[in-house]
Amino acid sequence: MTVREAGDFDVEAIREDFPILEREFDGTPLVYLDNAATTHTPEPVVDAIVEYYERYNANVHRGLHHLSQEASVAYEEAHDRVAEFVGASGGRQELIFTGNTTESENLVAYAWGLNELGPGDEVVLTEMEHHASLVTWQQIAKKTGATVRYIRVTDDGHLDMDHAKELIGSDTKMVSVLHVSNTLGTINPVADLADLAHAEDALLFVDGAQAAPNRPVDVEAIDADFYAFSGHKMAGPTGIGCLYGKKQILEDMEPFNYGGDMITKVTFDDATWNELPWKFEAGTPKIAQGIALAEAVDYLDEIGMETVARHENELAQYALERLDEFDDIETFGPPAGQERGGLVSFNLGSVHAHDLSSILNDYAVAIRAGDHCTQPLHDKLGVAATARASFYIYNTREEIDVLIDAMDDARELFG
Ligand code: C6P
Repeated sequence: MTVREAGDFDVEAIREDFPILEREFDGTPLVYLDNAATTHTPEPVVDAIVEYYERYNANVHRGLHHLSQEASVAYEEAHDRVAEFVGASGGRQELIFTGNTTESENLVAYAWGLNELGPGDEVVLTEMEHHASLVTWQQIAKKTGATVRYIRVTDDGHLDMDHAKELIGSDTKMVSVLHVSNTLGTINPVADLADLAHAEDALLFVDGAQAAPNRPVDVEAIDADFYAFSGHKMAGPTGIGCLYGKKQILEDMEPFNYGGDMITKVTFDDATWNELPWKFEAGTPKIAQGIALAEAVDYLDEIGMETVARHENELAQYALERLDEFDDIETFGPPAGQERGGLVSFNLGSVHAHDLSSILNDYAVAIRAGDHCTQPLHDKLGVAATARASFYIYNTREEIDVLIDAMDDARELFG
């Protein structure tokens, strides 16, 4: 592993940890700008997965033999490590491993929402919510008779906090907001939203899928009741996500899935639940993925999350500046000069984002095109789709220049 002091940021040294970045297509080097969809995995994280399978692969919490004991300890300690990464002082008891952010959302919506919501209750979301949250709460509201309301997004891509104050009231039981928008790049004032929610005895769920990978997160400073994120967007493997929850709330909640390992005692008539977090991890869990995610957060902490956030904001600002040079390009979200997450969504004239993306692919430039799982937000923006460039620790300004140059070809082709 490349040894780095926190804050000593050397993008070229970082790139060496990611062999996939050396790939070329027809002799053209890959420019990977689709990091909001998934990030790449550095060698130390891949090594952790290989080491698990080669040295101590076994089921956890079920065997008394050496391998199972080693796997159990590593898996349990991975929870503590990831909890520490997001500032959860309760350690493993407040950090559940799930499959991804979407599953974390569903866990809370089913295990908390189905039991706690009823007719007359309100769940407050935002117009920029990802489908993972929006569709989930919509469906739970239909099942329980609760109502979903949406905090307005302003023309410059921020939450209308006056509207938030209007909406969050005595009927509100849950406020569920994303921390950083995967479409607009907006960084939302989640601590202020926590204050608004708690003043009305409502809970705050924060979707941190685009924040935990890119900036320092302190769930206790935010005072979030729940905070969700995905391993594959933060240099970790696919198949693992996290749900932070305040201990007392998790204690009071019913389980989401039933089965092995989430119980303490089972009879033919009934069962009692295991302690946290295992109560919410039914069946054989994501052992290799969890251990590798702990390695990924070590890797990020070695760089320093302040440094990661600064690098991403700088790249986003540079991309905005370059895109703003062209009259035929429309960008979405907060304007240049305002801090944002490391992504920019845009459209080139009347070229459909899918066409633009496939032309850019000829230049080995990988972006995402579509609605980014925020269809209602795209409806509000009045566009069917946008192109999105999103950055991570290994991206450079030069790669943004390649993106801009490649768009000339799209202009020529589509007139
Ligand atoms: N957004 C994107 O390209 P999962 O798929 O469960 O790991 O993450 C879901 C999710 C939830 N919230 C936000 C804010 C997200 O950005 C995502 C994933 C990807 O924007 C895939 S749609």
